Amino acid sequence: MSVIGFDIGNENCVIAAARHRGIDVLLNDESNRETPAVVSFGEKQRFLGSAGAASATMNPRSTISQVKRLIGTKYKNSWVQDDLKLLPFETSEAPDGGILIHLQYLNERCTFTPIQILGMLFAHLKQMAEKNLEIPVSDCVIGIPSYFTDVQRRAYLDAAHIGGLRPLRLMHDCTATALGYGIYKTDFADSGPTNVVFVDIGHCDTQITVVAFEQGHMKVLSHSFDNHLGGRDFDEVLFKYFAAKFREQYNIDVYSNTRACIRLRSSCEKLKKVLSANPEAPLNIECLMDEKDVKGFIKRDDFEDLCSNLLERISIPCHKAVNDAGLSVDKIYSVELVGSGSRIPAIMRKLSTLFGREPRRTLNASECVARGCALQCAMLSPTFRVREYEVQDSFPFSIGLQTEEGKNITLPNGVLFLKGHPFPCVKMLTLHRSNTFHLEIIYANENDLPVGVPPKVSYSTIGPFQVLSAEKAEVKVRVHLNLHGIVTIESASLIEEEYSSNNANLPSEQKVVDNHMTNGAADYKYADSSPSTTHANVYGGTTRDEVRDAQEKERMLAEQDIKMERTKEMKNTLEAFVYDTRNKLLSSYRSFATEEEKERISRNLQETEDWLYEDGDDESELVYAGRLEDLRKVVDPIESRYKDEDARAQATRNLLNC
Ligand code: ATP
Ligand code: MG
Ligand code: K
Repeated sequence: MSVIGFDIGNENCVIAAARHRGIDVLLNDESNRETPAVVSFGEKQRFLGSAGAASATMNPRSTISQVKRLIGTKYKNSWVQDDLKLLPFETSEAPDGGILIHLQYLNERCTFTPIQILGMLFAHLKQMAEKNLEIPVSDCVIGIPSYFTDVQRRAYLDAAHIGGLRPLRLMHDCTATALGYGIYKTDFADSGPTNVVFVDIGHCDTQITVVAFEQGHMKVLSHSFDNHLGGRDFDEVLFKYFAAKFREQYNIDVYSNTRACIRLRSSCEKLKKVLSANPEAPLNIECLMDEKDVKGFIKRDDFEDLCSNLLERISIPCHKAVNDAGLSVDKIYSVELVGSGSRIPAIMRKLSTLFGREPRRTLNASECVARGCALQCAMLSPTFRVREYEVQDSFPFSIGLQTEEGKNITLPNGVLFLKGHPFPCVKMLTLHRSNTFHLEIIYANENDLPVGVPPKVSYSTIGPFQVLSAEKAEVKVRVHLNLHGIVTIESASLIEEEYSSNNANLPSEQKVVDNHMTNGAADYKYADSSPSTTHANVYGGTTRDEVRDAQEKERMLAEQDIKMERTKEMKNTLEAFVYDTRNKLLSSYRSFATEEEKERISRNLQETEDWLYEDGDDESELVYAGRLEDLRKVVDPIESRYKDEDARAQATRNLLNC
C-alpha cells in the first residue's frame, strides 16, 4: 500500500514517499525533485508537469497553470478577474458562477473546469510515483492552504478522485511542515510548550502558523494568511518596472503581446532569483517583440525599494498569527522560514526585525510540506508503524448554523465551531422539530475569510420523518468537522419520550455536546432513536455524477496520450530500423546479400526515410507498424542467412575450444 504525501503548489509540486528507512522525495523524468504544476494541450496529446512547462511559451493559449488558485472560486470575484488577466488561456463564467477554461484540442474547442485540470495533475503525479516506487499508488495525504474554504477542500478531494487517488487527509500546509519539524525533535523543554512560528511564502500566498510543541504532541495555536502575497508579486514588481523601461527605451508595449508578456514575466522571475544571490543582475531578452532585442539591469537595493510595500505587508499576517495564538513575541522559541518565495533576502531581514530574531531554515524549504504529508500518511496507514505522536490542528474559520429563515440557531458562543477550534471534531445538537426542516451551515465571521468568499457553505434537508407526539419529539443532529476540515451534517436521529424526559429542563437549542477527537470518530449511543434521512447541497460543489463523468473523460484523455506516445515510439522504431539496416548492409550483411538484393533494400530504405519526413510525418501507430513489417519482409531473408552463418561460426569455435 502506498504511503505518499503530495504538495501541489501554484508553481511546483513535490511528492514524498514514506519508506521503512524514512521519507524520500521522488524524482520526475528529468530527475528533478520539483515538478511544474502545468498541463499543456498539444495538437494531439497532453503534456504534463515538466513537459507541460516546456511548451508554455510555444503554446501559451493551451497551457494551463496556476490552477490551484482557481479551484472553487467565483469567476466574477474581482481578484479572480485580476488573476485571470495574468493567465494566457481563455476562461468564462460557469453556470454555477465558477470558472470554465476553454482551449483548442484535437481540432475541437474543449472546455474544462479547474477541478478537471487539477485532476490531470494528480493523475500525472500518481503515475510518476508509481513509476518510482513500482507499486500502485492510491492512499495519500495532500497539503492544502489553511485558508481553503469548504468548497475548495471538496474540490481538492474531487480532483484527487478524478486523478485516481484516495486522500486519507487534506492537511494544512504548515501543519504538515510542523509535523516534520516536531516528530524528529527530542530536545523540547519539560517546563512548558515550545512555541514555533512557521512562515511559508509560496508563489501566490503567505501562510503563518503558530504551533506549541511538547514531547510527543503538537498543538496548532493559530493560522493566518495573506492569499495575495507570494513570489509572483515580486516578479510582477520587476515586470512592471521593465515594461515601463522598455516602453521608454525601445518604444514597445509588452502588454499588447501575450507571448512577450509571458517571456518578460518568466525572465523577471529568473532575475528575481539571481538577485537573491547577487547585488545586481542584468536582463537580456532576444527578439522580445517587434524584432527588438532588449537589455535591462537592476540593483538589488533598487529592487527592494520597489518592493517595500510588499515587504511591509508580510507583517500583517505575522502579527495576526501571534495575537490569535495568545502569545507575545518573547514567548516564541523560534521562527521557521519555508517556501521558495522566502528566498528573497529582504524577506528574511523583514522577519528578523518583526520577531526580534533571525528566522531559521531548519527544514527543507521546498520539500517540507510533502514530507510532512507523507509522515501523516504513514501515521494513518495501518501498514506503517510510526512513533506515537499527536497532531492537534485548529480550524481557521468560525462556523455557524442557521435555520431556513436565515435565523441563527442559538448556540453557546453564538457559533457551532469557534475559529481556532481543534479538529476533527463532532458536535451534537438537539432541536425540537416534528417536520422536515432545513439547516444551513455558514461561515459565522466574514472577517476571517479570504476576500470574496460567500458565507454560505451548505444547505441540508432533514426529514421527512413521522413523530408520535409533536410536543415531545426531538431531533439530535450530529455535525462533523472532519479530518479534511470539511463540515457536514452527518446524521440526524429522532428521539422521543424517554430520552427527552432525561434532558427536560434544558432549553432545547442549547444542548450541544462538544467532543474533540484526535483520531477516528467518537462513539455516540442514542437512547431511543429512529434515524431520519438527511440530504445536503453544497454551494458550488460538484455532484457525484459530475465526478464520475470527469473520471471517464480523464480516462479517455489518458488513453489518447498513451496512443500518441506509442505512435511516437513506433515511428522511432521504424526510423531506427532504417538507419540500422543501412549500416548492416555495409557491414554484417555485406557477404550475405546479392548486389540486386542490396540495391532493392537500399531503395526501400530511402523511400521509407523520405516518406517519414514528408507524407508519413504524422501517421498512426498502425501505419508505421505496417511500414516496418514491409521493410522486415525484404530484410529478413538476409538477416536469417547472417544468423545461420553466425551460429555455425559460433558452433565451430565452441568445438575448437573443447
Ligand atoms: P504556493 O505555495 O503559492 O501554492 P508553490 O508551493 O508552488 O506555490 P514555492 O515552490 O514554495 O511555491 O515557491 C515558488 C516561488 O518561489 C516562485 O515565485 C519562485 O520564483 C520563488 N523562488 C524560487 N527560488 C527563489 C530564489 N532563489 N529567490 C527568490 N525567489 C525564489
Ligand atoms: Mg507551497
Ligand atoms: K500508522
